[in-house]
Amino acid sequence: MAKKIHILNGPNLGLLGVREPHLYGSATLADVERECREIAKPAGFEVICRQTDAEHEMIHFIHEARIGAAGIVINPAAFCYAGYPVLDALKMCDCPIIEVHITNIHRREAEWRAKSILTQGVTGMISGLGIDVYGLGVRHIIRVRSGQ
Ligand code: CA2
Repeated sequence: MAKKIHILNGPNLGLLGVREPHLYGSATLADVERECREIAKPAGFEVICRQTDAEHEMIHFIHEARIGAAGIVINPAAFCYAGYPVLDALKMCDCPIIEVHITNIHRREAEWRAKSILTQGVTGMISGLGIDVYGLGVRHIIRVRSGQ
């Protein structure tokens, strides 16, 4: 059975490619999913891509991933600013967790965007490289999970 990498997206990211393309680009979540699958498949990994606007649903997604996932790539969107239940759920996982942000959250117009409360529950964070952040997270998980 293929090892699974869960790609989890938080609130409003369902509108990726539709709203604010000057900030977030024109690629959609379907494009992100396709790119990640193209990276994962030849390495023998399966990609499960999900998005939710609801915090409790994000927590369910993390609980599902906790059982047997090779790794998690999560763009928590604004859950990273006040989502303490999301932090608790991430801390329950033993697999590598890569937090990603499409924009450079340290370089945004508002100071509050710079501080993610989730960083202490994740393995590492990638921010500011557009949608490449997802594929980079997937590549890292493949590398550590394939013992390369
Ligand atoms: O840069 C990122 O990936 C963010 O996580 C996106 C979040 C934002 O709250 C973070 O500060 C940084 C969500 C932005 C609003 O949602 C949109 C989604 C797609 C297109 C436009 C807005």
